Amino acid sequence: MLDKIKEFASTFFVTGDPMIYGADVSIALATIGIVFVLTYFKKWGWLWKNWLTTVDHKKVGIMYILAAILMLFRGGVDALLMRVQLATPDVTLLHPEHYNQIFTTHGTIMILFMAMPLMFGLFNIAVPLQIGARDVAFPFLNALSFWLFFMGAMLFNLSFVIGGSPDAGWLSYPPLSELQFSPGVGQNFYIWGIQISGIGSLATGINFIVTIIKMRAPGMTWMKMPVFTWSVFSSCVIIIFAFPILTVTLALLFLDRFGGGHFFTLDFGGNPMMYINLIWMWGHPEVYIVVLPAFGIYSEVISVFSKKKLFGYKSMVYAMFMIAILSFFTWAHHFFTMGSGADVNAFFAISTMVIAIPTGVKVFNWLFTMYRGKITFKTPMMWSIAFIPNFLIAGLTGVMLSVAPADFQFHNSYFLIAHFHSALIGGVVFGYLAGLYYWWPKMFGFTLPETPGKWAFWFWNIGFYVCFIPQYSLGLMGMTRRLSTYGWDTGWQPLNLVSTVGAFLMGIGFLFQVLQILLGIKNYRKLKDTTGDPWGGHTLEWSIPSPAPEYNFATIPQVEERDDWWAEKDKRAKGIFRKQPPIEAIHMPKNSAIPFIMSVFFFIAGFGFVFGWSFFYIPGLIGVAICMICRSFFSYDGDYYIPADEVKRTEAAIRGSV
Ligand code: HEM
Ligand SMILES: [Cu+2]
Repeated sequence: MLDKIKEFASTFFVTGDPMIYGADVSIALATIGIVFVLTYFKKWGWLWKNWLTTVDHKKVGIMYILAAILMLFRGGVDALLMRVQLATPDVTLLHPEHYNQIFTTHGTIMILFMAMPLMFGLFNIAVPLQIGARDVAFPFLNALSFWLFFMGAMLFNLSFVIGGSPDAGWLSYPPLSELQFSPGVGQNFYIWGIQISGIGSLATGINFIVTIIKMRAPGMTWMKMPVFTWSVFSSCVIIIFAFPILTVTLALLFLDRFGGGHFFTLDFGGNPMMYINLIWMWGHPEVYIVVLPAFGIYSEVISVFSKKKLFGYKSMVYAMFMIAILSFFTWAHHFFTMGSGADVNAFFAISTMVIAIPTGVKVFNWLFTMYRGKITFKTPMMWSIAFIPNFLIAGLTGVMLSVAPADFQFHNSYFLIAHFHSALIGGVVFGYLAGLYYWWPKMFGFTLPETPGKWAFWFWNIGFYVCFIPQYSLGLMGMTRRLSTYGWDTGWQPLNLVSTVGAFLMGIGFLFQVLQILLGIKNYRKLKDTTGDPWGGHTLEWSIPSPAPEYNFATIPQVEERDDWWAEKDKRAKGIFRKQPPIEAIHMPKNSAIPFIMSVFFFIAGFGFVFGWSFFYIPGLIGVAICMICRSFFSYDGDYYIPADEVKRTEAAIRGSV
């Protein structure tokens, strides 16, 4: 009996590695710490009422952002471990299997559990406010999306200490990810972690499309919509077409592993190439899902901090939509070398190159927006300007990669690693950081201190070039990706060392950002944004106080112009005031515990499927079903009204007058 328990424990808990013991200890300590603090300060009720059951888009947004920053830390530590291992030949910090796990979890976490939620956080913070709405179209669904993402991410991360991490790469290609070659549970964690959070992402896509179509303030026609909202709209259009492909692909892979299916095995009629096609039909558009909103942020920030209207608004909108559509016609550029033949390769090479055209249009629009503008170099603007040369490099190397015959050389080399990190860091992460700085005062009511922010900026930026430029050369020198170590005879050592130094500079940049937030919280009284409009904004979110009251707008604005709030300020300066409609009672959704509880059941079901334990997944699935039934048939009491008097009092208190 004892032997059996011991045997079970040794496969269930991952042991034998000091890093994992360290993780065990820190998880235990953090849990005890959180429980202690919440109990000591009697904050359980507050946590439940204000956060776990909230359906307020602003709070959901903040939770997304917090979780994403934590995941950036986890993914960043993975990245630094890999870079330490590769700094010089024959380092034995990570054995090859562990290295495989780390590049897999790093890639998966960075894209699905860092970039996506950070993006959703910004959607939640900004979109309803930009379009003059009181919330998203489906606030309950929005909370559910968040908790599904959160539980999916937790399930994925659990693999590190329980059962073992996935190690078949961030896209989990068969046959390696099939049961025969990955008999452990790591791949199951991968499937269920992504599956659960992916359902949430799809729901978010639908939610924001409906929000943008149906909830715009009166007068806001499509061509008067803020450009960030446009970028969110195009990104969500990609989500609703791409994410179902991911869901089905993972489900088929799960059937292969769990139910003895043969969709992607070579025997019994399956075909691994089918998987590669499917996963990239999601995977390539995914890149544009995360980059388009960053483009929206750059457009917003660059025009506000240049004190100019965005140059070529319409061409910007069309370019984004072109990119969204074209993104579905390029997936095969990820496997030019797999023998699809010259015609197929030519089609995908050309369609890939065509994307450079709308992207180029956008870059020129940004440059023309800055031209002769009165530029102020606040942190959001600095990240936006720094993005342009980065993205030029990413774009040019992207076109190089899209030349099919040349790709036979670049494929799976460090050249590719350098290219997509330029796009993902220089394009996506820089953009979201700019957005975070830009909307921070709207979220929390104070601006972040600029000096540590500028230090962070320079460390990140210089680190970025020092880390990734040498990798282009390493790729051309023959260094392949996913390599856990190499010999002295390769001659790759000096450039790798430089690259590792760069990675650490970025790590220091991140620490400065943590410091910046801490200093901001410490001095928040001094940094308080009393105007509600600290940057001289153009769009509606800046017309209300910071942080926004729970109902956002006391009266729904009537939109007349594209940059409505900017135009409004002009008129007010001339002494022309719009007549404000009277304040009325405001209809609001009530908190609900169902999204949280239902996601916990999803987690339990997912955990059961990972280990194939029916005594987990059956109760888990039953719990999910009960939550759905409760929501559908028994929760009628889902809303309430804030009385007009209370709205007036709140407005008077935050504005100093009505
Ligand atoms: C913060 C600085 C970062 C550093 C130093 C870094 C470093 C690395 C390294 C060393 C690898 C493994 C390369 C290999 O051996 O194949 C890698 C892979 C990868 N990284 Fe990063 N990374 C960083 C940020 C990011 C970000 C922000 C994203 C996405 C938003 C990202 C996405 C990926 C992906 C998708 C892979 C491929 C994983 C695979 O091969 O399965 N990385 N990164
Ligand atoms: Cu692609």
